[in-house]
Amino acid sequence: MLGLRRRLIVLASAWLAGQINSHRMVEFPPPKDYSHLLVDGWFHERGPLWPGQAFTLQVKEVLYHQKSKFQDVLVFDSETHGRVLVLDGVIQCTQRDEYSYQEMIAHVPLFSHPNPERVLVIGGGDGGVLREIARHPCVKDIVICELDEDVINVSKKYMPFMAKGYDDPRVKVHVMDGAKFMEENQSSFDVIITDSSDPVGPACVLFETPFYRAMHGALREGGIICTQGECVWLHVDLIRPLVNSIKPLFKTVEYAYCTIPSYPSGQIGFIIATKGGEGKGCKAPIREADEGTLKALRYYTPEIHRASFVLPAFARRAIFGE
Ligand code: SPD
Repeated sequence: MLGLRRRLIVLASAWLAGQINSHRMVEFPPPKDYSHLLVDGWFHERGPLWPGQAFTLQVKEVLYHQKSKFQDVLVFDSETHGRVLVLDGVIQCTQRDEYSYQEMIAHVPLFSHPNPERVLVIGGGDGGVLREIARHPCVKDIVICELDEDVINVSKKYMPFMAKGYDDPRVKVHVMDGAKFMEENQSSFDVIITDSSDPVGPACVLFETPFYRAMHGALREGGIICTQGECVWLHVDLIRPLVNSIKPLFKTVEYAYCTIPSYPSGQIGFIIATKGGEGKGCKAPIREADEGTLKALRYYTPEIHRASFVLPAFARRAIFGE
């Protein structure tokens, strides 16, 4: 058994190293090795959240492969999908289709809010979501909390088409735990976007009710959250209990999705919830995008916004029991 003094020293060092937050003790084990996913010039995405299936991309050149304090970070040029960012063996973005996810996770909540002025991004270190938020002139402050500084730096070096989001003068970067930041910034944001990796290891806490309670606390009245909500083809057993557990917290809780070939099963969803307000939810845009913005976007349109909430029967039944 550890003596009291030793235990206090261990706790204090963990706190100083940023490995504990007051929400829940989070310990980060040393990053695993994912070199086995690169075989004979191909990258194979295999993972516990999509058992028995894999997505493979032909590699042209590996540009970066290092372990950060938290995870394995890989960047490669592919033969067909442009530049690819992979964290802990899971594809986060490919140059070919990243805009689908980044545009939808940003513009669906932003065009559903009458006047979003302060926006918080949790995760999203590659900068793609920042790039999309910056298209809204009414937004005055864009705050990002990313835990892994290496993801920011690697993206700035290798993924400039996304990391250009950092160039906007309204962006303020905090390298820290998002839950802790929200605890210190109550009732502060009109929109909170959680652009997380999948619920394996450290990201698990981002898919649990206490994290949603923290987001609710950091929202202003009438505010909206939009979070990475996994895939209806693979994860309804994760989505349904999460949606049910946050219904008592928020005025409305909805689910939308987009198609994206390089994510498991070609699709990813978003949990979108509102705090207070009239209870109309986010199924239709309530602000009009100017013509220049609409021309610059490659996936989001007002029609796609509405359509993204229309779920296949099996998914609607499984998630909402309707
Ligand atoms: N299965 C991968 C899900 C990754 C979601 N986050 C992507 C980060 C893009 N900014």
